[in-house]
Formats: sequence, C-alpha cells, structure tokens
Amino acid sequence: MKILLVRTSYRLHENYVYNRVAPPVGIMYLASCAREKFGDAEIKIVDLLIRDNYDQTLAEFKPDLVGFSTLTCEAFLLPDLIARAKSSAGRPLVIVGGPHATSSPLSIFAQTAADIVVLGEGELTFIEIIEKYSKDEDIAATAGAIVKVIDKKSGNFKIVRGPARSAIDKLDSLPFPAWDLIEIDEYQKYFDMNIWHSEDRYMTIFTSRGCPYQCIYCHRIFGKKPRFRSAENVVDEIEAVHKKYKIKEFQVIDDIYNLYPARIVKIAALLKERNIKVLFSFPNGLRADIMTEDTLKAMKESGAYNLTFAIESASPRLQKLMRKGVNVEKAEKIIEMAEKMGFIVNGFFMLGFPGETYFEMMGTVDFAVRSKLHHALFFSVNPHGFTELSETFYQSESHDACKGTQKYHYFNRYFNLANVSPIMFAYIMLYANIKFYLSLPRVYSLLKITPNYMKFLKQGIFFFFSIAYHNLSSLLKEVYRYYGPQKKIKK
Ligand code: B12
Ligand code: SF4
Repeated sequence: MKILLVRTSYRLHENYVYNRVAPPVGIMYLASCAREKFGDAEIKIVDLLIRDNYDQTLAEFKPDLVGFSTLTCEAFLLPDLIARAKSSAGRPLVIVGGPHATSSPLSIFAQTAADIVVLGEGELTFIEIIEKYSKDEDIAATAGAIVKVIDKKSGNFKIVRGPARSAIDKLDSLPFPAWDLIEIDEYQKYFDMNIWHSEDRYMTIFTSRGCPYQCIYCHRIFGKKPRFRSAENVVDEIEAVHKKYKIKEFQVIDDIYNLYPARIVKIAALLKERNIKVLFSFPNGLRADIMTEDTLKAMKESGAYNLTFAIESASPRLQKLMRKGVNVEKAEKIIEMAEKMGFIVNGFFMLGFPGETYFEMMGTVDFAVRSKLHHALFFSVNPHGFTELSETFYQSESHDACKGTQKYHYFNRYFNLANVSPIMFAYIMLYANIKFYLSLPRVYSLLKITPNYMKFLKQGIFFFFSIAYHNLSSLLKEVYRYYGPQKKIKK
C-alpha cells in the first residue's frame, strides 16, 4: 500500500501576516503508526508549507491513499487539491483529517470529492481504515470516521457516521513521529512559532493531549480528559532526536504543558541524569495561574528559556464568559516571577469577545502594557466550528463555517460581536501593539534577553512590522468602508 500524507498550506494566500511553519507532527504520528502496523507500507509526506512538490509526488509515487491534514483557514484549498489527487494515476482513496475535519466535517463532503473524514485524534482510526481498505472490507461505520458511501447503480451517495472513537489512554504506546519522512532542515529557513530562537535547528514535540478547561473558543481535537506521556517517554524522544539529528532546541507545542507539575520536575531530573543538554521554548501557551515557582525552577533547570502565557483578557467578566477563568492577578505575579528568573516571557491576548466593551478591551491592553511581558500578541476572536463559541454566539445566517474560511485567521476580524464599531476595534488592535512596544524599558529588556540577534533581526523585526502593517491597513480599510463612496462598500 502506498500512502501519501499531505499537509495543506496557507502560504500562498492573502493572510501573510502570521506566516509561520512547524513540522507536521500530526501526520508524522500517522506515518509512524502506519509503518509500525504495516511494515510493508510505503509512506511519503508532502508538506505544502515548505515545498510544493504535490503534483510531482502524485505522478511519480502513484499513491493508493492520500490523507490531508487541514486547518479551517486552508479549507478553501481542498476542492482543487482533492480533485488533482482523484485524477492522478493511482486514483487514490482520499481521507481528510485534522482541525478542519474535526470542526466542520460535513462541509468537506459538500465541497470536495473526499471519501472519508476523520474526526479528532487520528492514529487508531487511520490504521483501521488502511487495514479495511487493503482487505477490501467495508469502511463505513468505522469508529471516529464519517464515510461517503456511493450507490453504484444510481451514483447517489449517503454519508455514514461511525460511532465516536475513544481517546488513546496510553500515549506512551504511540511510536515517535516519523522524523525521517520530513526535510528537517527546511523548517529553519522559514519563520516559526518561536521568534526568539537560540539555535537555528529545532524540533517540535507534543507531550500531552486533552485539556480539562472549558474555554468556549478552544478546539476539541483531543477531548477534555488530559492525557500525559510519561517523563521517561518524553525524555526518550528528546534523546533520540538530539542524538540522531544533533538537534538541541525543542519547541513544546502542548496545549497545556504545566497541568501536571510533577512530570515537569521528573523530566528535568531525567535530562540531568542522562546528561542531555537541550533548550526548550513553549510557544503555544502555558497556564499562568497554575504555574508555581518550583515548576518554573524545574523548567529553567531543564533548559527552558522562553515561555508563553495565554492570558486572553484582563476582564473578570470575560474570563467567566469565555470559561477560561484565569486568575489575572496571579497571572501577573507569575509573569513577573518568570521575568525575574531570566525567562523570555510572552503573552497571548484575545480581543473581541461577544459584548466586549471599549473599556474591557483597553483594560486588557493596559494589563499587557504594565506587565513584565517581553512580547505580546493581540488576536481577534474568531469562531471555529465545533467550539462552544461558534455554537452559542454565531448561530446567525452570516455564520457559515465553510464561507470565507481563509479569513479565519487570528488577526482578521471576520466577525465582530464586540460592543465597539469595526473602526474602533481596528484602532484598538493597532493601538495595543504600538502602546506595548513603544516603551524604552521593554525594548531594552527585549534586546538584553534575546539569545540570538541574527534570528531576532530576521524573525522578530519582520514580525513586528508585519503586525503593525496588517493592523494599520485593517484600520484604513475600515475607515474607507465606512466613509468611502457607497458603491465601494463590500458586503
Ligand atoms: C503547531 C501549530 C501550528 C503550526 C503548524 C500548523 C499545522 N498546520 O500543522 C503553525 C505555527 C504553522 C500554526 C499556525 C496557525 N494555526 Co495552529 N496550531 C498548532 C498547534 C499548537 C499544534 C498542532 C499539532 O502539531 N498538534 C499535534 C498533533 C499530534 O495533532 P494534529 O496536528 O491535530 O493531528 C492529529 C489529529 O488532528 C488527526 N489528524 C491530523 N491530520 C490528519 C490527517 C488525516 C488523514 C487523518 C486521518 C487524521 C489527521 O490525527 C493527528 C494525530 O492524532 C494546534 C493546537 C493543537 N493542540 O493541536 C494549533 C491549531 C492547529 N492552530 C490553529 C490555528 C487557528 C492557526 C492559525 C490560523 C492561527 C493564526 N495565525 O491565525 C495559524 C495559521 C495556519 C495556517 N495554515 O494558516 C487552530 C486550528 C483550528 C481550525 N479549526 O482550523 C488550532 C487547533 C489551535 C486552536 N486555536 O484551536 N499552527
Ligand atoms: S484554551 Fe487552553 S486552557 Fe482553554 S480549553 Fe483550550 S487548551 Fe485548555
């Protein structure tokens, strides 16, 4: 069986501002699982984020099965990509998985020629589909999948949804991601999730799945029950990558790495015991109000130098509404402590929650500005499908998870449910960035702490200017939309 796994890419479309890359950990897991289960399977990965070799691979490799991993903002690319796969020599079975498949599965059947959509955590479902397909067994009703069943006589099709798939409890049972199937060195040529790199070469690592918190905007790919790989298993992976690929820098992309502090302490102890000297950054958000001094010390000891805290809003009302419930005062103290301990400290903020007022937005901006954060990202709230946010607040006719999906980008205000006008919203986004960075003490502390000036110059400076440019042009567009000639108003 020849299997091609494709990560779709947004790099060519208009939303260029947060144009980052990261190794495609999800499909690397699928590949290693398929290889472990079916020793004779030939597998290739095409990562369109870094290289456009899709048609060439289809023509030369002639896969029997093509699996796509897609985000909602890339979903508009699927119809064409799938059509090209379907007309290629191998006439492959097409499966779509990943965040968009989990968020808006039915839209994929409506818009593309995909055969199967896989929901959520994909390894076990993927293996079962391959097994059934290779034995020519019926795939419909596979747990975790939705299958298009075509009536051979009439040509009509129906959609069969299998039962829910249980989560993988023992994450240690999964093989490590298939690093050999990606071009590791290509990733360092592009901007990635960590603008403060110490080393050029890096690898991403995912050490836990599922989160017990209930934030209304969050994906549910891995469910609500947290599951952790053991400290030994995590350190084994780090050791393997370090030895095999001489990589020293790891980006931990867990949703909530610091949920289980004892494991962090154990990871630090094991790295020390095995004399593995590596560096860690956490670009995907840690929870500040459950962080402790001991956990920070253990992280520092194990080589962590760059932390990101997802605060989102300084308003207690909005913390309650979004069900994140961060204790903002505690978060502020932890940020200060982490800064004192010598970490680079980043913050994530979201503006534009339903009913959010001007004063609430400004309160969040003020919090960020007065905090000891080195770097802050101000995102606008967007409703992804299969989140409580989209189900509760965006049930209007204007919300169609398939329409304009390429605009589902953290810096775009595709919807505005906040209690401010679009112009004011755009202005606050611009103001937030200017106010945060136009501070001499902050710029000084940033320069003092940057571990790699070249990387910072390349990534950081470009990043700041692109955010400023994006925000300024959004503001001008809103002003033009409001005050410009009527005929030019875009609906
Ligand atoms: C690393 C990361 C990135 C990286 C790489 C993204 C990528 N395409 O791989 C970068 C930095 C590029 C990125 C950028 C963005 N990201 Co991002 N990112 C993540 C993050 C933190 C980890 C992804 C990961 O590797 N997970 C670990 C692996 C194991 O999980 P996985 O990829 O989901 O794969 C599993 C299943 O989904 C499934 N599966 C996946 N693919 C396939 C394919 C097949 C065939 C099958 C059967 C199964 C399957 O099986 C896998 C194993 O269980 C996730 C959050 C998260 N916890 O997943 C957000 C996440 C994917 N990002 C998200 C978003 C919104 C963005 C941005 C749009 C944000 C922005 N700037 O505005 C950008 C833009 C990206 C773009 N293409 O335009 C959302 C996507 C929601 C959605 N419905 O689309 C997520 C889920 C976070 C969230 N806020 O909810 N991101
Ligand atoms: S946003 Fe973070 S804390 Fe909230 S549910 Fe998602 S992963 Fe958990």
